[in-house]
Amino acid sequence: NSYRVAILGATGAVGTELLELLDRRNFPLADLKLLASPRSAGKTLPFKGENLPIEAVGDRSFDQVDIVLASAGGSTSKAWADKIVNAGAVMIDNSSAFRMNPEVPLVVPEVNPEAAATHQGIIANPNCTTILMAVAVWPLHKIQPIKRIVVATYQSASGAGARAMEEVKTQTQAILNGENPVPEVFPYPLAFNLFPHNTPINEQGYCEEEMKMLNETRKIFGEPNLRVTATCIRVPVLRAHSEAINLEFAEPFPVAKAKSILADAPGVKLVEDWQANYFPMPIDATGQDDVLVGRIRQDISHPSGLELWLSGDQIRKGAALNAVQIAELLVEKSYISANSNELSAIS
Ligand code: A2P
Ligand code: 11C
Repeated sequence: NSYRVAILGATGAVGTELLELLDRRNFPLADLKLLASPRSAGKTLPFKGENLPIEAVGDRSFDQVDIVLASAGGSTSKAWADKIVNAGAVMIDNSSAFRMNPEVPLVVPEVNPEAAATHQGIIANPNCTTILMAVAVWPLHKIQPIKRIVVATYQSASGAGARAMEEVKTQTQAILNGENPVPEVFPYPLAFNLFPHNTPINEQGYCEEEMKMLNETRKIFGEPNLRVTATCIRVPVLRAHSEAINLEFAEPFPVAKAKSILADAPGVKLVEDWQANYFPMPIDATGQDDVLVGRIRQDISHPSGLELWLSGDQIRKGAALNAVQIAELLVEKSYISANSNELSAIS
């Protein structure tokens, strides 16, 4: 079987990564349609040695499409969701638009693949910081339930899109040239600086990104009462997020046991060399599928606490790879019908 796929937001940071992953993972494609805003119409993107045309998304874009991988922002996802579902396609949505909708599964394939079976046309891809934390923490939670998570994030520019990545590069160069550039994408200079995540803040003082880590983790884990508190910070790194995570269990969790579980956990690579003081770093996580986890140690302030540190490619596992894994899950488990069997696969 092969499937007709559309990428909505194909020109973006996540969109171009989706294109690369569909190729590298040999997703069974019958057709691939690249959709973006009218600004990109007529341009092309390379795929398997061909230049595929980019179309402006429109009313007929989703006819003859089985799977839509959407990464063009929440308002674009909301604007096209009905059209996509009514056309009979399944939308795997990277935006936050539908994540907390009780009828929409929120899926990390290493954690809750079975949730995808209940979809009614839309499956949500979680926030990148949530995905990275879930992959690292779930294998421990499965063995011994976690009571509370305290997390601080160090988030790269890529989380704000391709223009934000470009801004941090040009800003760094300009500052080194003695200039004082005015930021356009971020509210403050990110080069040689950091600032708390600039999403709206609620009455309790938590920003949206921090609330996503709480609410989405609860939904993915199926633990509506899990206690999570997050502080999310943007740092001048290009495309991998890092997180310092403190876990509190009901009982002590031996460090050696945690390490051996994480060494075998899907989607995790244990990275620690205590003698060399070498642990996960964004430059090493960049371009890798796995979440790098290390610095696993007993919390000296709490007998049932563990500390760990991770870095993971925000665009890869934090977004595009997780979405493609969901698409693969739909295909493998027949959670979607292949109505394009008669079309020949793109080789
Ligand atoms: P375009 O390049 O035509 O603006 P990023 O997250 O890296 O900023 O990328 C955002 C993606 O979403 C781009 O592919 C962008 O296309 C696309 N996009 C933004 N607004 C719209 C829209 N109104 N309709 C369709 N695609 C959009
Ligand atoms: C960031 N996590 O790094 C955000 C980007 O809900 O999908 C993705 C926001 C989301 O800024």
